[in-house]
Amino acid sequence: MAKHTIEDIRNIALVGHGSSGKTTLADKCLTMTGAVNANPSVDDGTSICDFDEEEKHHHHTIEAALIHFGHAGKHFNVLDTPGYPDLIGQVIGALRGVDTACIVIDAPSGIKVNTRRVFHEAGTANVGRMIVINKMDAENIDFPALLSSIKELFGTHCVPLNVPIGSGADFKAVASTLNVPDETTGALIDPGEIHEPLIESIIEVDEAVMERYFEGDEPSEAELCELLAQSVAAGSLIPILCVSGKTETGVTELLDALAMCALSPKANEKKAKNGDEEITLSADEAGPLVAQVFRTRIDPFVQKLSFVRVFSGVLNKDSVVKSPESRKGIKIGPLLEVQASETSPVDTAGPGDIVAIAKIEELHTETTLGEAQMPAICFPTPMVGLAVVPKSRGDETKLSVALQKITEEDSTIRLDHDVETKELVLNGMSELHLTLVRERLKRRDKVEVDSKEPKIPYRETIQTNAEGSYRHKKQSGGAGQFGEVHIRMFPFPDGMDPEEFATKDRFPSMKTPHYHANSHFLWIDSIVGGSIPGNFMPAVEKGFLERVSRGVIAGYKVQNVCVEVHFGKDHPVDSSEQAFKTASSMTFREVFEKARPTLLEPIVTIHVTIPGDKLGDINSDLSGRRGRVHGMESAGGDLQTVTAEVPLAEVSTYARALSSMTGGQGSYTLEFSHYEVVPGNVQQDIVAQTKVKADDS
Ligand SMILES: Nc1nc2c(ncn2[C@@H]2O[C@H](COP(=O)(O)OP(=O)(O)O)[C@@H](O)[C@H]2O)c(=O)[nH]1
Ligand SMILES: [Mg+2]
Repeated sequence: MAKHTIEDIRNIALVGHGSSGKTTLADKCLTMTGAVNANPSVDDGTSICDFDEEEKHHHHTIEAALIHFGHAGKHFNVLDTPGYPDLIGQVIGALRGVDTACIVIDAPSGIKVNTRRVFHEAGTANVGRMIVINKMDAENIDFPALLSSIKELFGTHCVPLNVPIGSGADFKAVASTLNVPDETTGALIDPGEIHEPLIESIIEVDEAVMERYFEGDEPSEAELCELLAQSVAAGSLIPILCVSGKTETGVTELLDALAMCALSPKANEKKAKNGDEEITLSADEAGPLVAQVFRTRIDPFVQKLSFVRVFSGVLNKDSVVKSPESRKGIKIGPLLEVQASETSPVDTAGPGDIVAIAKIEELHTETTLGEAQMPAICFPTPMVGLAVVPKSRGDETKLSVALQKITEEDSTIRLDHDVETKELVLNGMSELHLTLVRERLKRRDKVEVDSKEPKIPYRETIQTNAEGSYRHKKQSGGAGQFGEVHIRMFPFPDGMDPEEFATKDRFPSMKTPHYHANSHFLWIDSIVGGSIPGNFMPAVEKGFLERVSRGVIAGYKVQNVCVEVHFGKDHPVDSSEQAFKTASSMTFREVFEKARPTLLEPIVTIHVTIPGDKLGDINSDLSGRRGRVHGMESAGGDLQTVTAEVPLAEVSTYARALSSMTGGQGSYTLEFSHYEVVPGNVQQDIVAQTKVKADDS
């Protein structure tokens, strides 16, 4: 890796809506700085960053690509991310590797739903934010109007660092608002007018300078440059830069601005946990190693690549490093520097560096390496399901290996094994997302699949306490079977801490609570005097878990339930693990049925952005889908965004409905919110369709 100081590193993610020109801009960064000698274009499939087969085919970014180059004495690592709202997982991961997000807006189409989403995600990831207005070479741009909608939506602290001179085919240069040039003919806004508000936003971070300024003493240029970087780091200024990636106008000025005010790793010190204590990591080579995998890519040649950002200390090739997730430590092989599809070996990676590690099984997106625990990366929960089976029989193993890879590289794809139907269920962000996965399976992994209607992940739970027992006894010749289990069952509310719930006050004979976080299921061993011998308790647990995963009333997973096992009986000869497993599963089922069981359905938060005159139609359609509208706000121009909570089942085919209501003018995003009890009439239909046969056991 080229020699550079930590202060000279600029780690940047290009984020924004689809087709705003992020990939073109990333490609241009490589060619204009001489890092790569080529003439790339996304349109003819020769992009350096969109190198993946799927990306070439769609002319769209699907996975975040990493590139690096030098400019103005700084070392840049840039992640080019996809703009489809359904691929937001890639953006969320990438933001954890960088210190600054460049939100790219395409000037002719303005702010879109995903622009707002990525702006918000960058805030959550606590990175610096800058805005790039791209495609200034396009026709029909109302620059002042675009600027006001940016300020309206993202705040008045969004201030241009430069303005375009000429627009459309005449966009030939940008004029700085910091050092206003003498000649500014053709500027779309007079840069002189912005100079003062810019200075005022910049100096806001330093009270002493501010006082001096209001007494008539303007800070020096060097002072301003330093304060500029500080104000971006503090979030009190969001600089706006104007460019055309296509004609290259303004790109050098953009790189200069990034060199000057994008955060260095030193300016963006991250938090981590050391045991229970929160610590601030300092970007220092002498510090303890702390690094995190923020992205995983399955490369056809190198296989699995784990992209790691080092926050503190030094990561050495071929070393064994500690990890909170592995007791033995993890053996790291070679370290690789990544330039889009190419890799080259490096020996070490220090604070601020981004490298890839090849073929290490134990590494997954989110894994922390080193002495402390980095916070989890909050990926959205995938809610749209698709049951898949291979088209050719005999491809089952191939399919499951391929799906394993896909869940590794995309944290918003989850694979469920439906024990009831024996189906593999892929969960993704949307139908489109799942279509991309199917294409990838076909093209890369050479497995074609048939798929079935999206499944809604309902859940089962109870609404009151109940208790009961079941005796499993069989004596049909040979060895008999005997096991008896007595339980009490309680609703265990969502979000309730198991340690707060499982107290001696509530369960006086409690020995050990066992908590299963994924189904929020808690079971408590309160057996006294060995009425169920300890060696059968694991089998009792297995019986419960089997019920929890296959459901009782309609074959959906159970959640939010607590079971206390308080008594039982065994038989010196006939008791076996199998007998106790059956007994506990049957007890669970019987008591569950007495405890006012109900179905829960996933509720999602939907943000629908539409032209203002469609507001009435959209609101009444959402109410018809059992939705609750929470609010409406301007999305810039004549666009409005409606936010509502709605059952997932009602919006699984919303894309089509929205398109026909708005003539293709609308867009929306979904996010999982929570589970709610399904209304009685709807519940009856679901149960009737999927009833678990009463005689199974
Ligand atoms: N007029 C114009 N078109 C551009 C510019 N940058 C990119 N494009 C075009 O916009 C489309 C999307 O570009 P791309 O870089 O893939 O956008 P991304 O989805 O944000 O990565 C392509 O057809 C590009 O040729 C620009 O500065 N001006
Ligand atoms: Mg792209």
